[in-house]
Amino acid sequence: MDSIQIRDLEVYCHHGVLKEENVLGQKFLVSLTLYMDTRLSGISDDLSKSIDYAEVSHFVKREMEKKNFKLIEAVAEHLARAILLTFPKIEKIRVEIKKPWAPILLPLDTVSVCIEREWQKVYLSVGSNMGDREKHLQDAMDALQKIPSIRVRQISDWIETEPYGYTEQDMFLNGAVELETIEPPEVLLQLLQKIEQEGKRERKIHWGPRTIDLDIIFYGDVVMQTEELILPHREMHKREFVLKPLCAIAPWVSHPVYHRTVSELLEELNRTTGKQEEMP
Ligand code: PH2
Ligand code: MG
Ligand code: MG
Repeated sequence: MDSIQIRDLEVYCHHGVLKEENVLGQKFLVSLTLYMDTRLSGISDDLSKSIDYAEVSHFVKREMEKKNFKLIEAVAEHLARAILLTFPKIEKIRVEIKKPWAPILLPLDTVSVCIEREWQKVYLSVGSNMGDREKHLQDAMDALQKIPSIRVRQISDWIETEPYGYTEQDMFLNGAVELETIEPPEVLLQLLQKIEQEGKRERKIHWGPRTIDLDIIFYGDVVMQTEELILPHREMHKREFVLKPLCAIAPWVSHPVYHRTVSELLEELNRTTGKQEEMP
């Protein structure tokens, strides 16, 4: 990907674990790689289609002087986040923080930390089958849109679906959402669970009625399994109520384990359940 690079920007500030560092301050060197598409600005020779590296540099200086962190890891994390949130054209960032005067009582060139952070594409399956289902879904969408580290990109139409699994319950309204986030999967999950709780979701019966359910289907190409979260969603390929709305907004997205597009997964599911896919 194209990038704009800033090398060894000098900022004098007061981060550090030691009291002396907080009092006296020291020199920090900041290097940034700002990944973005530079073709539009390259062709038009128009700064408004790019990012002003002067603006980013002054932003970095201000952010580093605003608050003192103990760790350069924390400085880097804070900068990466703040820059990605402030300059939306930047898709991905590499931040390196060097401390040439690190007080370790030994001669050294620099000590540094280097991180990469990016906007990740995520797909959610959303559903409700209690009370005013449309309102619950809309409230959840409003709550998502309010989170700065989440950019909602597409929301499918809601479709009415038969309850799957535990069938002694009311019809669901289901949909799919495409979003971008700079949060890692675990943090995104917590944010979604908070929205579910605010929607007064109660977990009485496993797979039972719910006011609002927000499930992560894909998080980029991440494949992972922890106690809390399995990615991609383990059952997504078996569920029409997930695949159908997802196919409406992301038919060509490929499953990182099965290597089938969403559209192919839906077709296969319809074949195995003997259901004819309606022509669009
Ligand atoms: N969610 C479940 C279980 N069954 N059935 C439908 N139709 N829609 C759902 O969202 C749904 C379900 C567990 O989350
Ligand atoms: Mg679910
Ligand atoms: Mg769930």
